[in-house]
Amino acid sequence: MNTKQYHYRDRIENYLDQILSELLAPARLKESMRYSTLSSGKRIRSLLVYAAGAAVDAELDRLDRVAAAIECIHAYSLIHDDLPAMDDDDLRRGLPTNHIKYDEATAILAGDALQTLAFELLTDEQAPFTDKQSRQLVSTLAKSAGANGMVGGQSLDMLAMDCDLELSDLENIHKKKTGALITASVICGALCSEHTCEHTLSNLKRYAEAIGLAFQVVDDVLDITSSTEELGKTSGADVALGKSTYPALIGLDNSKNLATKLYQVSMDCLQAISDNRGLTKSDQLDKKNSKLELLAEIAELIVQRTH
Ligand code: GRG
Repeated sequence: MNTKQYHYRDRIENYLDQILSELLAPARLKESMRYSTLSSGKRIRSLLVYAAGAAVDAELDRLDRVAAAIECIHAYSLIHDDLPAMDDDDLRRGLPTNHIKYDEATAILAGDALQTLAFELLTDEQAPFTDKQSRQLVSTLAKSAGANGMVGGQSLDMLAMDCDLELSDLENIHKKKTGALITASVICGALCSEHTCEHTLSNLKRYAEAIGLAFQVVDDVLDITSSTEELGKTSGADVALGKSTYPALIGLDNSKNLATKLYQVSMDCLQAISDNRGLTKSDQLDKKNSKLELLAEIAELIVQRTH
């Protein structure tokens, strides 16, 4: 991570801390929501919100709200994913999972409340969006998190346990389970400006789909090549749970090559945005301090990450 990325990570953590300290909720529920949301994640989805926003000159107070909403959905998904009925894990971000630290009922409720908080952040009277933006943001986030997005992917993933999947089935699961929220992070960041054109939006979507899949391919690789200490979650968990993974289906080297290929696709999309604008220096991908620089850095971060 570089200075700019640390800056945005600190920014969203302070913002989440403020929102969650002001939240009116029973003490134990609030503590458990704070525990999972404020523990040290990589904040890749938030970085993507700020990066997409920077590409289209969106206002920071809008991006803060969107990044916080997406972190709430992400935290809820991790809490529920770790439950005994799902992956039954006891370690997350190097700490006991929510249901181990508190109890199962509290963990379920914390996840539920984080999910509704996300939509409150996009719609309450202090939300700095136009009505149209609010509607677009809620709709984009709801679809990406819902039955044909993250939750649908999780459902397919659970059903696929101990099954031999085709590569296309695996890709479909990951596009929904992990990719959908990553794509929503980029799209929602871009929706925070009223001036984002269709060309930019469609290339940002293709950029996000490529890095979303790359994220999962790298996750599968790290599950077998990294230790529990490095990952902050149980390594080898996918294999132990009988899940199909990219290395299992196409081998370790092909998986690493696939991640590199997807990275290249994502960079091509940014280049297309740059070429389309082409006029001012700050829009050109290869210039220092380009508006697209952070998106390019995050794509690199995703394929090079070690945890
Ligand atoms: C339970 C509704 C529901 C959904 C669960 C996202 C998800 C769907 C499950 C997470 C399981 C998992 C480990 C998926 C692999 C990719 C992934 C989303 C990893 C966690 O995201 P990171 O690495 O986490 O960005 P941090 O801790 O850095 O925020």
